[in-house]
Amino acid sequence: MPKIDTRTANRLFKALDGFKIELPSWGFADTGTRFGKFFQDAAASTIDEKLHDAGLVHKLTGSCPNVAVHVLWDFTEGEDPRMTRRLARKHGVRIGSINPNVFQDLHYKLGSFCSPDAKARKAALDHTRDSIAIGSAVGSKVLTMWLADGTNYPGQDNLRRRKRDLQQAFRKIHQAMDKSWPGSMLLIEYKPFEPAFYHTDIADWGMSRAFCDHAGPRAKVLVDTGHHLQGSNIEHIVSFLLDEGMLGGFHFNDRKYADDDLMLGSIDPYAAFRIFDQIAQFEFDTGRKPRIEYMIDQSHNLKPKLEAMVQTVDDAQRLFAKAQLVDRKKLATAQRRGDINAAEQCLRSAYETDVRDALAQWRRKHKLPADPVGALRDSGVIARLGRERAAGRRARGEVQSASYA
Ligand code: PSV
Ligand code: MN
Repeated sequence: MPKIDTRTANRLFKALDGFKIELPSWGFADTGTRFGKFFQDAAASTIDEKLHDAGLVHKLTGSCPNVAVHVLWDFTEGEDPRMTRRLARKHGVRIGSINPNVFQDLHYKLGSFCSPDAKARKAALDHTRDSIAIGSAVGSKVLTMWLADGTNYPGQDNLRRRKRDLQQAFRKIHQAMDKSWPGSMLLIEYKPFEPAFYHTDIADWGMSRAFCDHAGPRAKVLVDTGHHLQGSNIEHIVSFLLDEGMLGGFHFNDRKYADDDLMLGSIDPYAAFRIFDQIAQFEFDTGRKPRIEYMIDQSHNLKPKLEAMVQTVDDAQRLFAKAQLVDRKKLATAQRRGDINAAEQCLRSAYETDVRDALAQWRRKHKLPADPVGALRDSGVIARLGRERAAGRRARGEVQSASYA
């Protein structure tokens, strides 16, 4: 079993110091499948509770200072968004990426920016402009755009007209950001299908990149690891986008079949390692550390939500740490010589190194629990939150049948 020497450990610790992961507010709330919701007593219902839970994850891991928010789910109309900023501060976190919601309202039935209905297109733009104002007010630096736009049947709509309307909308969004939100980034997410099943208007990274080019320099591609067709080589996409200066960030999750929203690395940890490996390789080759927004985008339907989130951060750190251990000089030599087996072993040997002790040492150095999942379980906090929140819901007259703690 490969061992980690002190020099490597110090390099690893520095890399871990810079590896921050944003938590999704929606990952703490009750979510479900199309077929139903399984409620958890401890699930967060209000933005205060979501930020509380995110704060707890940050306290346990020391690596999650930012929380992504969804505008319609987390902000109340008419309320000053700076209230949310203050709430975040109270819980020891900050508001991270702002996610406009242009998919839920009934007028988006045929799409948002791509809809054949000009009223829907205008509503989407107005909502996004409001989201930009919120982003700037809460001190966020990222606007993440995911659209549910697409069609279900061949011939349903004019694909080229939809593309044109969307690129124009992105240009307007970019202009609005230029005017009122200095230092902000526009991340454009892609997804090959769902909820639309014949075509989606931003189906892959290439389309996302083309929309970024039309929008302007703040726009970068967001790679949601679950949003790829079976067999896609995600690390290749990552390496390509990095070299183009177009990788904006990630939504971490894993999947077995489609966009299953499973936990990062739960199905294929080697695939997640290979993504981190390409990022580390880019840094080694160029001597530059690109700005990458690492975010979790998962829905924990059955596992206790807080536990799943802490476990994901732990797993992400482990896979990230392994990628820092690849012997890049040895790898370059093997690649030059065409020694395929030696080259592959450089990756395999790093991947097979047990980094748990090193990670525990890094945590102790930062006065964090060496085993954050264990610490959370031992604390009994999920059971306590479950009691308190269930009582709160009862007092507010909300009826729920909670099946899980
Ligand atoms: C859509 O599947 C997505 O990945 C987008 O990022 C949304 O914002 C998120 O999930 C939440 O539903
Ligand atoms: Mn996503």
